[in-house]
Amino acid sequence: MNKQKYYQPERETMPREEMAALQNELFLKQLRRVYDNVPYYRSKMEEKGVTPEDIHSLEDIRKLPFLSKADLRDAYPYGLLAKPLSECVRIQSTSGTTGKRVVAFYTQHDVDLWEECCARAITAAGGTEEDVCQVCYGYGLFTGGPGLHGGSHKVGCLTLPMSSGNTERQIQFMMDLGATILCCTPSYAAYLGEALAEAGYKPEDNRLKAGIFGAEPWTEEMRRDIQRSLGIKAYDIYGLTETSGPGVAFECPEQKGMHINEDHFYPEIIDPDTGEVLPEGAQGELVFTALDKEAFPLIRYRTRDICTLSREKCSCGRTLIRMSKPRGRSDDMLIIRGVNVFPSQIETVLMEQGYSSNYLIIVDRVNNTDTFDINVEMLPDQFSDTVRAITDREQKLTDALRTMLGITAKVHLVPPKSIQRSEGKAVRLIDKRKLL
Ligand code: DLL
Repeated sequence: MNKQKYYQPERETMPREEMAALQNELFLKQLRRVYDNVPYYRSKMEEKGVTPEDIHSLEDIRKLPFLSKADLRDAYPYGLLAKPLSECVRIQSTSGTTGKRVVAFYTQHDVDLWEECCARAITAAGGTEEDVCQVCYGYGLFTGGPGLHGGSHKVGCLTLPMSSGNTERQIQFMMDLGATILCCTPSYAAYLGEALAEAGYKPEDNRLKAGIFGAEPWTEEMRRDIQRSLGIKAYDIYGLTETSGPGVAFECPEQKGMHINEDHFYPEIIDPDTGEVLPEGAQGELVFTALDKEAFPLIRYRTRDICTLSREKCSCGRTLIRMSKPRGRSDDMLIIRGVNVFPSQIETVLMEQGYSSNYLIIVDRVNNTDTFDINVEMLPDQFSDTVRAITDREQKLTDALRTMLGITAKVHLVPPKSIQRSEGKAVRLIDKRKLL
């Protein structure tokens, strides 16, 4: 087996039946451990009238209760720990922008498992010990920096622990040290492409070959843009703090969805309204059960991310199930004048029309009616256009958006570089409505 192609070939290419047997075995052990050691989850099971004796295989998983972000907040900070604190070696945490922070705990085994998942992603993107891996996800409580950093070490790349920000320094290290793999959010990758061009570099001047981008939704159009401006192949990576961090799923060179590390994370797709498990291929909310994490092993955790799963054979040779790019979170979906709108749909239209991913959606409510404005940066050569030409462009965009969304947005073309760039996750929406 080619070690360069897979990081853990025995797991990544495991025949289906063997994988199912492994998942079953791990799941039953995990459930017993959680039932015995996590009173919070035990009482949720008792409320549903189910005990480990009722669960004979993964087929029975649907009898178990879900966990949600609200449970994590209730149980904050130690209520879902399944190991004594003395065996934990690390915490990581979410930014807490949408409420109380989520704190996740790791034993050394959990850190290793997490870093191996990231190493699988880096290897799938072509990473080997010959590579120089520049990690510009934030380091600290955010999982992006530590996860990819650990994965890069495991692969044996020379690791540049840049953390986020200080774009000038990022460019200097990238060029001086010949970085070959870039890890950051897609919005920061797009910004780095812009900044490199401004500094007079052409895409072929850097030594980058691949980028591993995630932590926020991004479209195929944005991928094309980044691949062009940096001269690389751009790979998606998915994960969340609650399940460990980046590396829950990763893209292979086929770029047809992300392979889920299902030997560690068992996925289900459910109807977000009814909780009913949906068949393969149906779009719904992604739910994960951590099969062999020790400290913070969530069972049936509702991610809120909307996607589909596919077991279709992948020509990369991996047998791991694939998830589609999350099209946004079910709680990020906007309802404007009664119509469901995902920011990713807006991004697709803008990029199809030749604009960049620098835009800001502003929603408000005036006289009981939703207002819906989108500021879009003009391209530099449009800046000198006549007012008439700009109005025409705005109208063209408004029409294209109406066709996609079914409602009318007010589009404002704003000067190039007037929308703030992000170093981490991009802020593309301001919802001023006070609906609660
Ligand atoms: O964003 C972990 C991560 C770091 C993933 C670096 C990839 C790279 P959280 O801050 O807890 O963790 O946010 C998790 O971000 O539920 C998704 O809604 C979103 N998300 C993460 N990766 C992707 C992706 C990290 N590739 C939340 N595409 C998740 C779309 C993503 N959304």
